[in-house]
Amino acid sequence: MTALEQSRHIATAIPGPRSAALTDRKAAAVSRAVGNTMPVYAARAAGGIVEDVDGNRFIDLGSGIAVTTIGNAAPRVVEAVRAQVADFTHTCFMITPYEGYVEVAEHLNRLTPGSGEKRSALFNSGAEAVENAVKVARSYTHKTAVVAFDHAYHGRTNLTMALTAKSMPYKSGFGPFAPEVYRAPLSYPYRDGLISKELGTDGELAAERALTVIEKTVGAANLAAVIIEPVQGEGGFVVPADGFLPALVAWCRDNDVVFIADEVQTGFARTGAWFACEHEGIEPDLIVTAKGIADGLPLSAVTGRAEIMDAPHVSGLGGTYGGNPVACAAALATIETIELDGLIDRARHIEKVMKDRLGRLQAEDDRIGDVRGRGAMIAVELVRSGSADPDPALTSQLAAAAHAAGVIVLTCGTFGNVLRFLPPLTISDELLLEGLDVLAQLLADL
Ligand code: PLZ
Repeated sequence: MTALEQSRHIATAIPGPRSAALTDRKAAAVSRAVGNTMPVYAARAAGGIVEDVDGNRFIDLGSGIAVTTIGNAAPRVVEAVRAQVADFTHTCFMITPYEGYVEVAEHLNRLTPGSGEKRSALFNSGAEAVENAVKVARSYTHKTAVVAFDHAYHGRTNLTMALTAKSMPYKSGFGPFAPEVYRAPLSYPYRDGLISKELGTDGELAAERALTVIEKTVGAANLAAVIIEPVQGEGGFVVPADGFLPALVAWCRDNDVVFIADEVQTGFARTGAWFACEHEGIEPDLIVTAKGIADGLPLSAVTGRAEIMDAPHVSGLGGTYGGNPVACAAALATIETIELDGLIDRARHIEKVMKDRLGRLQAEDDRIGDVRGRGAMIAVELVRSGSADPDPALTSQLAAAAHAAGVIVLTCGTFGNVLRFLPPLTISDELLLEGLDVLAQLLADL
């Protein structure tokens, strides 16, 4: 097969006839509850491009929600997966184990922040790994309560729905939710700054606000774990003020509470470090990974301090497919690719390119209330001109216009007013800038 041309190209109306036909088949065959962001069906993807079944080529600023960080169908991954599939596809690690699983665990223990002895366990999805992190924390502390934060997203299973903040579309009508989950206020510099300038910039003050709620409404004696995304993903790419996360970690250490970092979206080089916690200088007790770990094959993990990870009884953790050998082979090739191709530096470079371009746009257009994020995880918060009122209508119009013009962008945020950019690290500067220029032009037209 020829290499996928790295250029934006609109060959048909969007959607084209083949995608439109598939959309009709989907409506008749797939539950409507499973929605789609884009109106087109994928045929191939590589580098910074997704090509659809009608031959349209889109600039990929989404990476399948921060999954294909090293580029779609990355060559080393394709090769490793082919070789592993030919050897064996599954034996179940709980029955006849295999080396790939152990090797992925060794790498995770080496790469995650924290120098002490660590252990890992592998699962399939981000939500499944979050659930297991909570199980481990409860087993270790012999306590039950879990605190999550405003705007948090941790998944769609029952426990993780309870941890997730936003009702629509994730939770509405799907309760009752798991008990013993409590919510604390986040550090959200842009919006906190509207209440008080100090609260917007002082992470320790924001932590004090959160810890007061935790102490008064839950109590450390009942609290097994605090779970947080070091940069919030679905909640709006919120980067907490400096000092917020370190203060939470310090409080957890003093109170026998397990600090869980959910790095499902931020992990694996995405933010210009292996893990976003490194930017904050914190060492979580447990760290949850998924998405970018295996370039699109379903794999997730919990990694953490050995005495915590070894707390549950033998055979207390597991699952039929957890750490599937094909997914493990993909993860090993992904890690190798990040290291050999210098992709962490590439993420930092992409941050500079995006913040530069979006910063200039913000200076010209006061509907861009905030530009924020780390590495190749950058967002703009869209507001009504002359105010900080969220503008979800403008956000969805801009996203739809971008899709029609051949640029894949995603939205997020509790108020639906955040446009987020998660390009693969293998995208060229030219394509990245072209994507942002298209958006700038569309925004000016709206
Ligand atoms: N934790 C921080 O970002 C998944 C979800 C999209 P799964 N985010 C994308 C959607 O609408 O379902 C996510 C995350 C963080 C956990 C998860 C859950 O990971 O692999 O989707 O279960």
